[in-house]
Amino acid sequence: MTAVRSESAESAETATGAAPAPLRFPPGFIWGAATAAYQIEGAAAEDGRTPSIWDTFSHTPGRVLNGDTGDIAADHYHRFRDDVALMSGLHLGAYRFSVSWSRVQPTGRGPAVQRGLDFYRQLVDELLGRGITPVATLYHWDLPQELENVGGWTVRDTAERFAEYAGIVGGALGDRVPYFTTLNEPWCSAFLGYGSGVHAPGRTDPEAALKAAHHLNLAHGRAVGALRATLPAAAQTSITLNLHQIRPLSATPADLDAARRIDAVGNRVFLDPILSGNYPADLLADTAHLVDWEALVRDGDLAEISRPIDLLGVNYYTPTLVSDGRTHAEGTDLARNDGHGASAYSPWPGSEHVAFHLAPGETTAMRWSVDATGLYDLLMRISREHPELPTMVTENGAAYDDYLSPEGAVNDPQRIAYVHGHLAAVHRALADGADVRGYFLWSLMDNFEWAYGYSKRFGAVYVDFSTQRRIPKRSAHWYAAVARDNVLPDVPEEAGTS
Ligand code: IFM
Repeated sequence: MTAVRSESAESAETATGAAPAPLRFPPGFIWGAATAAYQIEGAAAEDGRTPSIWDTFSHTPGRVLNGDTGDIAADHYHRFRDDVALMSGLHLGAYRFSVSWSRVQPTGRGPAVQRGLDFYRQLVDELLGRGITPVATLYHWDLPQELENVGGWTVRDTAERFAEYAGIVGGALGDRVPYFTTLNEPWCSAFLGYGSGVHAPGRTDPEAALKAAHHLNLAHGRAVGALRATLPAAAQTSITLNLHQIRPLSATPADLDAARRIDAVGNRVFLDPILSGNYPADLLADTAHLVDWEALVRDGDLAEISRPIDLLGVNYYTPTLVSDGRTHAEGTDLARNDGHGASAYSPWPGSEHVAFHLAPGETTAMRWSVDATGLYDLLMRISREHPELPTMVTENGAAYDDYLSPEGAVNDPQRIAYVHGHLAAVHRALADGADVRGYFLWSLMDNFEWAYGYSKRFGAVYVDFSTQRRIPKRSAHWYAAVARDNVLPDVPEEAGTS
């Protein structure tokens, strides 16, 4: 890996009066943007696609703000060629997209629908034709509803079905897609989907959430096996985790224990089985009253789950500030403070007493605090604990209340500052030895933000959902210049234009 200069050297320059230097990234560093199928594709009932759990959930009154659904979303299914041209104009080197399982295998089992696969084949061809590297995620939360009807992620068979689907997609795209990610943020699938119920399928059962977590781990491991059987040797396999950078509110034993617990059920529930082949003993103890782990984890499961991967995807937005809610009067309202949406049910099985706090300072439109040191800390943690495993920032970005000016422009300096700060953190991690291979902005364009519908805009490109017109925001032009030059300007305001 090419060495990059440490920020401390640069701040020393500043201290001696010399101009601060822009931050140069290593040659070959991947600059991309990310999306997910249900959030942008639309065409919900076209070409054989059947409902996923998110179709059902979004069509259930009261589940999604304003009754929004992904039926049309950003209509990317029909506009992908223009969207790829847009990416090319923004100098993106890579594009991370997800495949809709129910477009490819409408019942979640059996033979593939060719029209569904053709959409992704054409998308990949279009990307490659413009020199953009495709990065495919197999599962970004949209389980075929038919599989949910027979138990969803709470049953083992879903892991088997996922491996079959992975083999189909690997066989269809593997010759042209160099990076495959099995699951995106399985924590959300398990604990928001089956624990707090703020995501599809909207169940609120801690036992089901823990079972789902194990079956998602198993699905990942089996899918890696299925992909390896179809992919060329050079193709890379990975999983993307939304790792929580957990900070205790104080150094009291109770708050430190709260942080340990959330690390167990927020991070190590995936990291440890996938990367080390075991479940953390403290997680098993914290949740022993909720699930029978011995019955759940069968012989051979951990060996399958820990099949080697080539890369770990890290999604990071905001740090997680916790305390023992029994010892702090404020902050015990889990539903409002853990940043994952309002529910009377906790997405933290076995640790329901932990309270979540908003750090003082700036927040985004999601009410997530802005703190780039969390990204640095996470990348350094993985680098320390798994020095042989490269990472990729597969999502990072911010929602702000963007609006289109009468002149037809979207000026979003806060997003530029947010991304600037986080890219500086990535650069610092590189300088300190972390093997970070790339950065994907979330998101390429405004989209369906799950339970918040279209009310939150994460895109670098503004989407006018009434006309489907795309308008690159100022941050898109700024990011394009960074991607083109492989250099982060020293201050965010000095944004280049593409
Ligand atoms: O929009 C989501 C994405 O689907 C998964 N990661 C977090 C993003 C912002 O909430």
